[in-house]
Amino acid sequence: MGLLSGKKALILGVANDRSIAWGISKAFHQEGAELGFTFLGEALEKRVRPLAESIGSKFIFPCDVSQDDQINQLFQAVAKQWGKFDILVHAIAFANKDELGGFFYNTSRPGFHLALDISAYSLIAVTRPAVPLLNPGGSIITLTYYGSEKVVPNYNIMGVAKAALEASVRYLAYDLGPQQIRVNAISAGPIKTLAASGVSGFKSMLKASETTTPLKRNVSQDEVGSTALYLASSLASGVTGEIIFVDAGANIIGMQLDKEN
Ligand code: NAD
Ligand code: 0WE
Repeated sequence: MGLLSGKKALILGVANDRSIAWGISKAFHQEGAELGFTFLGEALEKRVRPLAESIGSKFIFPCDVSQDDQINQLFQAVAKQWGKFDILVHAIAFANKDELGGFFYNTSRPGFHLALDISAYSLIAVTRPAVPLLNPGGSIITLTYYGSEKVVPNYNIMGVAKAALEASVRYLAYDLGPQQIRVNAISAGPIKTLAASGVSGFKSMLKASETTTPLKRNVSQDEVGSTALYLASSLASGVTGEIIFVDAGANIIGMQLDKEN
């Protein structure tokens, strides 16, 4: 018996086999969950469909989370295919590339709106239609980053969006607690994914983590996956509204010294 045997999980945010959402999907599949996937646009359907089929998934549906009609159609399809389900994974973020560099005070009004819409509001927008379909004991999981709490150069508007996302996790956890639905976020350390590959200086961030984190290394998609597995399972039945770090300990460091002494 797997930890998620008989459970159904809907995964938003697989772009390719390097996506954090794919690391989570593999962990869920190994423990017996039945999975459904969404993709953004035809270009990504070509990547997501073979991955989904490789783990026996028959539910693959388009969803641009900036479009309310697409969200509605998605959950109509979920209701038809599954009826009820158990786990919702939100692993989606986007900001215009030109907002992820330079002075934060140059953030444009449309750039602010786009980043907050795709990266924060979308969690609320998908939770609303999911609620009537989620079984008691259900779990909603999103992905965040430390740039929500402390300044990470160039993360800029995404830091503000992640702060809004993390606050949303707490308010959603409060709303859904009485129905025994839990809402949590995983704050992951830097991982080389499609979203990260568009970021200048990302390689030097990965390199820095190898010397500055307590574990002296970076984290993997699979390590985020196993923490998501815990949050999705009854092992975490008493845990809601939390931000759990999977960052090799990076967030606990208050000062860096040249040499260990
Ligand atoms: P990724 O590029 O593999 O995943 C991002 C996903 O967002 C893609 O699947 C993309 O299609 C989707 N997306 C973007 N706009 C969308 C829209 N309008 N509608 C629907 N989907 C949309 O990259 P990833 O690093 O796996 O990112 C997943 C999550 O993890 C994001 O929330 C990201 O902020 C977070 N995160 C990433 C890192 C990292 O270093 N890679 C660290 C901490 C947190
Ligand atoms: O949340 C993220 C990625 C967010 C992201 C990345 C891109 C790149 C390409 C959102 N939108 C876009 N839009 C694009 O056009 N991370 C936690 C990874 C990340 O991104 C950074 C980081 C880290 C870490 C950007 C600047 C500084 C650090």
